[in-house]
This record gives sequence, C-alpha cells and structure tokens, in this order.
Amino acid sequence: MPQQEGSFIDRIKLRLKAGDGGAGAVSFRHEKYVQLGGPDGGDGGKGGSVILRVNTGLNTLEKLHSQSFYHAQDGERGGKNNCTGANGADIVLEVPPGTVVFNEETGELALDMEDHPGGEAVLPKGGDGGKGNTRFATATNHAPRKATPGWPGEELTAVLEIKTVAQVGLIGLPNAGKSTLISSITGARPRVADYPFTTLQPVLGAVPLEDGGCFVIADIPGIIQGAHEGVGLGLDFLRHIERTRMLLYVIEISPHDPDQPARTLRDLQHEVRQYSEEILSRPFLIALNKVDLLDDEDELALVLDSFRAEWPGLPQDRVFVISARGKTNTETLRKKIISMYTELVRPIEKPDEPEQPFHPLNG
Ligand SMILES: Nc1nc2c(ncn2[C@@H]2O[C@H](COP(=O)(O)OP(=O)(O)OP(=O)(O)O)[C@@H](O)[C@H]2O)c(=O)[nH]1
Ligand SMILES: [Mg+2]
Repeated sequence: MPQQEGSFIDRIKLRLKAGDGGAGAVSFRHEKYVQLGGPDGGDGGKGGSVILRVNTGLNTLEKLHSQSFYHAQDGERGGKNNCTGANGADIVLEVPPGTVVFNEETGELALDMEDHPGGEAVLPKGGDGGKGNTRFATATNHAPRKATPGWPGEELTAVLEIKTVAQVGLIGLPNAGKSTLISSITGARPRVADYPFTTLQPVLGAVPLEDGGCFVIADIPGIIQGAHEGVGLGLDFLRHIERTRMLLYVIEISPHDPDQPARTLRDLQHEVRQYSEEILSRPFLIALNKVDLLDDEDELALVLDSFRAEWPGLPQDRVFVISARGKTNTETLRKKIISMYTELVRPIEKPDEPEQPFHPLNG
C-alpha cells in the first residue's frame, strides 16, 4: 500500500466550473457574383468538463489544495465555412481511491468514486456548443440570421473527502498498539512509538486470501474519551472506517488494573456510537494487547474475569489475548480475521436460516 510523505489532507473545498459551450456563428458564403450566399455559420465547440480520475498511488488530496478554483476551458465560437468551434479542454483532477464529493450548498452526496469502476467520473459537465445559422436554414428561409449561444457549463462548490477503502478497521486508544499489530499481520510498516497520536493518518495493510483476492485493514489514529466533543483528534478519522465490514478493537492490558480493558472497550464503543450507530453495530473482534506486561497467568485470569463480568454475552472466540510486539497469538488472530471476513462476504447459502445480526453488547 502506498504511504506518502507530505501533508495528509482528507477534506477540501473546491469551486469547480466546467467550460461554457461556444456560440454558434451567423455567417454567409461569399461567392463570386452572388451578393449573399447561403448560411455557413458553424456550431460552437463544447465546453470542457471537470473530470475526477482515481490515482491508486495517492492517499491525500494535498495536490488539489494548491488551488481553490478549477475552471475547464470554454468552447470556441463557431466559424464561417461551417467550421465548428474547438472544444474546450477538460480538466483532470487526480484523486485517491475512495474519494467522495458533496455539493457544499445542499450537503448532498454528488459522487462516490467507488461507484465508478473505471475510476473516472465527470463533475461538473461542460456546456454544449450553440448552433450556427446553417442549422436554421429552411425551404422558406434560405438566409437565417439566427444562431444560438452556447450552453453554460455546470458549476459546483464541491467538498471532496477521502473515505478510505478498507474492509476491516482498527479502533483503539492512542498507544494501544494498533500500528504494531497491523505491521505484525500485514505488510504495512507504519510508525510505532511510545507516545499517543503517533499515527496521524490512515495506514492500510493488505491481507492476502487463499483464492488470490485480498482485503485491506485500516489503522487509524487513536480515539479517546470525549473525542466526539473534539478531544484529541476528534472522531473525524472514523470516516476512514465507514466502508469497513468489521472492526477490531485493540485494547491495552494494564498490569495493575484488571478492570481497565473492559472500561476501555465501553468508552471506545461510546465514542463510536456518537459517530455512527451503524458502524458500532458491525461485527467485531477484540485484541487485548501487551499481554507480555502481565507478571503471570493469574493476572491474566483477573483481566479475563473482569471482561467476562462486564460483557457476559461476548462469545469467547471474539476475544484474543495477544502481544503485537512479541507476535504472541497474532497469527491466530490473523486467521480469525480472515475467516470472519470471508464468512461475512460469502453469499448466504441457506436463505431460510439468515445470520443473526451482531449487536454491541451494551447497546
Ligand atoms: N510491551 C508491549 N508493548 C507494545 C506491544 N505492542 C505495542 N507496544 C508498544 O506500545 C507503543 C505504542 O504502539 P503503537 O503501535 O504505536 O500504538 P498505536 O495504537 O498505533 O498508537 P497511536 O498511533 O498513537 O494511536 C509502542 O512503544 C509499542 O512498541 C506489546 O505487545 N507489548
Ligand atoms: Mg499508531
């Protein structure tokens, strides 16, 4: 997965204006001995469009940020001799995969690049050219003086946002070991450090599947209590797990407070709920990380007891005790993520026995 240096910008506002169509021409042939020949005014050219094109090597909107107004070229006027005016040139804006565009005035979704498998979409569209007077010649009117102006190009004040394309999302407090985990189960190599908010932009790691396909895990910045009120980096980054099918909560085990992990999960889910009930209701796994910090099995037993007391209905195969750094149990977790994901995307074979939807246990 591409990781880029430079500033990460995942939301920008741009004024986009497509080119106007050129006007049709009013013109008459000049022929020897004929004072006024027939009409020969050509049509105007089409205005250029603004085209959004996915570049899979990008993960930021930074480059588009250098300008706030993009104007595709207008079409040229029609000419004499039935010459059609030249079409205006399109403008191509390269965007990262998963980019969505909102109409700033209405707030409505104007475009999701994921709905365009070819990776290209037109928004806004250039205006058609006007008609030259040749087109208005009739049996009774051989010398029409009529031509039409070009159509105006569409315009849009657009908000472009990246909604990362990933199937599994990591959620956890800062410093919980999310980036360490993604680097131990995928090829991604995000920065890992012993301070909160090391990760400031989504990092993607691909997990290959046996059938040759793969899915993508997204590591996002940590969220903390009060994030929905803007504490820490806020909840905005949850946008990058909106497209996921399942979540993996990464929770640090505290050696001296066995009840902490259960409280942390509750807090995390509370924050996710403020952002989206729907995301919260997605299937999830829990990785209790940094088990190496515990002195012995008894301490681990206390943590698990407390977790079970707080979440009595939680199936046991959803909770993994791991050390992301020491790679303890990470392979088992990786296999579970793969099997759970595969199960989720598999077409339902027995329609009379639909799967029960998952619900957060405290919901
Ligand atoms: N002891 C121990 N330390 C770990 C383990 N996993 C991660 N760490 C350490 O915990 C610290 C934070 O790890 P990161 O992977 O950067 O944590 P993060 O959740 O990505 O943090 P943010 O990006 O700030 O949200 C680093 O110093 C890691 O080396 C583990 O299994 N055991
Ligand atoms: Mg990180």
